Amino acid sequence: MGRTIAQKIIAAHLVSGDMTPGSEIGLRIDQTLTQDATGTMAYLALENIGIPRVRTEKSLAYIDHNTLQCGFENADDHRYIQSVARKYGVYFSRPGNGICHQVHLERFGKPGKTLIGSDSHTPTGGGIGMLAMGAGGMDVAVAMGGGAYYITMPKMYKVNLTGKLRPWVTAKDISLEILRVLSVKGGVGAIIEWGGEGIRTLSVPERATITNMGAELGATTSIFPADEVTRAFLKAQGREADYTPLYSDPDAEYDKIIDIDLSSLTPLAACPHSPDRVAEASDLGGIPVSQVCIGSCTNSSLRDMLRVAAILKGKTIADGVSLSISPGSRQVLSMLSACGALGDMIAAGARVLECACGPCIGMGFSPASGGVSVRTFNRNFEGRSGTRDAQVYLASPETAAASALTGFITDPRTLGVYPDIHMPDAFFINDSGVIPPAGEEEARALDVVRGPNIKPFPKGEPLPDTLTLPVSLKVGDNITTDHIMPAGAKVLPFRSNIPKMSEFCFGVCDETFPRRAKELNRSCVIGGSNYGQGSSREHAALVPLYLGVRLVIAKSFARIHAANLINAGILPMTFADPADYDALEQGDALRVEQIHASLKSGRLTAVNERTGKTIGLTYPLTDRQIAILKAGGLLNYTREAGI
Ligand code: MIC
Ligand code: SF4
Repeated sequence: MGRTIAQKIIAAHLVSGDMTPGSEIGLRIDQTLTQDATGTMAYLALENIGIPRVRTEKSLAYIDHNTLQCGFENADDHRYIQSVARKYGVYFSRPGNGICHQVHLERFGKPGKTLIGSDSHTPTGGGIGMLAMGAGGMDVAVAMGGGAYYITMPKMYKVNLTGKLRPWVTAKDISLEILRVLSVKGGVGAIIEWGGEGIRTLSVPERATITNMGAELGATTSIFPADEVTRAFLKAQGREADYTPLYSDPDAEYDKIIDIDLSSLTPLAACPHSPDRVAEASDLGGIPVSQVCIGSCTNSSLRDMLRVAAILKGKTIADGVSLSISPGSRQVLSMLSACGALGDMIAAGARVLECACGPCIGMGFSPASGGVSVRTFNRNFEGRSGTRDAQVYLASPETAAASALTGFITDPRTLGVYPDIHMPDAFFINDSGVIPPAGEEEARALDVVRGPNIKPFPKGEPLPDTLTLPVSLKVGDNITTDHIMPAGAKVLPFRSNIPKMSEFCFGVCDETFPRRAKELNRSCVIGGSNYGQGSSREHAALVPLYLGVRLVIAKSFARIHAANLINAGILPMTFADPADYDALEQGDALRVEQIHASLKSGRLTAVNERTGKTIGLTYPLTDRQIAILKAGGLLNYTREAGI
């Protein structure tokens, strides 16, 4: 039988397991990336593992999230990451050099390679045919140390594109269309391959917009073939030598095939508060907008920015709108500046921000109370913007720019002729924003610099055989990691300080949770379906661990979060009968016995001590995961078992 693109890359990197969907496989990882908000934990873990140098082909540490420096904390974290990177053999992309996924795509990604990153949008690399996956920081640390990355062998989905996008309709609209079709849960357990004759009309940055937002489908990753379009992009980046063609076999088999006719698509927008609440931009026309934000790893390429500049050129944004533009990388910003497009943006009234995540992660630019913000980003979860009652819509750069001009959500087709842009044959290349590591000899003598905000890792405990745990919190479906461990300018500076961070845990759902959990000492949390969707932040596991959470029972889990819980030594379980969810209340106490003997079968029984009711629990844990839980988390396990 023929193979899909992902199956070919997996087969070439398989170090354990077999490629039957649903079973655990271990993969050799060629490249890793971290960003600063998850990076400190990843490098603390790397130091803990105790290997002197990274063993990957290339590892990078990007600084792009925590770039507001309102106190010493973020600058301390940057200094720590720079010093640890230099010592351990990691390239350091300094603040201002750009958003990790954009820079990685431009300068480092290679077709056919494996990449894991401590950021859920790492699949952006699938736009040039990499097998690129988001992971928790501890998993990235192990991969940096030369260890395998373990995933459940995914199913294979294919999206077949036919036709060609009409003017004003974009790759973002394709991403929103697939979210409309599949929902935020529709990609769980699958890799999505994009193919069909329609992909030939999509440039690499457009493909990367699509693979980036595949994270919102819950997919393990998304991938495009490496074809002549990929070669042209790499050539324009001065990296033609990194090109290898990569296609699926004609007789490859897929578990699901979805057809999309590009010529039938229209400008779309995702309504508050979920990326899959998709509507036609034209149907949202009456909604007044107070803020427009253009940028993020989804839509900050040169192509996107040139298009925005062309739309804004010679015009002024509406009086009631504040418009932010964050180019994705220093390369993009310098090219915008050289061709005059930056001037057009500024003249139209844009507030140009540095090349970083910025408003996407609530680092400034929080909307006014109840304000409507149109953003070209990938997530519009409640509270993520930093304003709890803000109404965030996700849309293409074209729709966002049109809305900035009119002051209402606007179907950009109403602007008339689609402006032409000229894409250069060669990008500006200046890698001085990436600082290479020290040589091995010099590295040995280097010290790692730690500031007072950098607190040690919370300690995982070996899983006991019996747990009696009060329910400290019960939440509903689609709880995101932004609910569990909010981000934003007020909280992100404490990403290296778990005790301080714990004060904000579940703040969006219930501000009393941290105090209650601490008072209970040990407890469990009950969730609905797709628990932990969204970001890869392992803080959403480490902070509950610090607050005494030992068990999370949900209807289902998002992939990266379930792995992070296990890595932290917290037991994830699902309800054998989802109806049992309804019978549980906050304040109930659950007793689970004979855990060790039962884990292998994947089935446990809990007794609700208030009602006496028995609840069946299930979760397919592998032997490796059971060993991790018994050791009290991945770090303890790795120290005992080695890489
Ligand atoms: C996000 O978009 O939510 C983030 C911030 O990039 C996260 C990582 C983090 O929480 O630091 C992600 O996507 O994994
Ligand atoms: Fe940064 Fe936003 Fe992309 Fe996350 S989604 S990496 S916060 S730009």
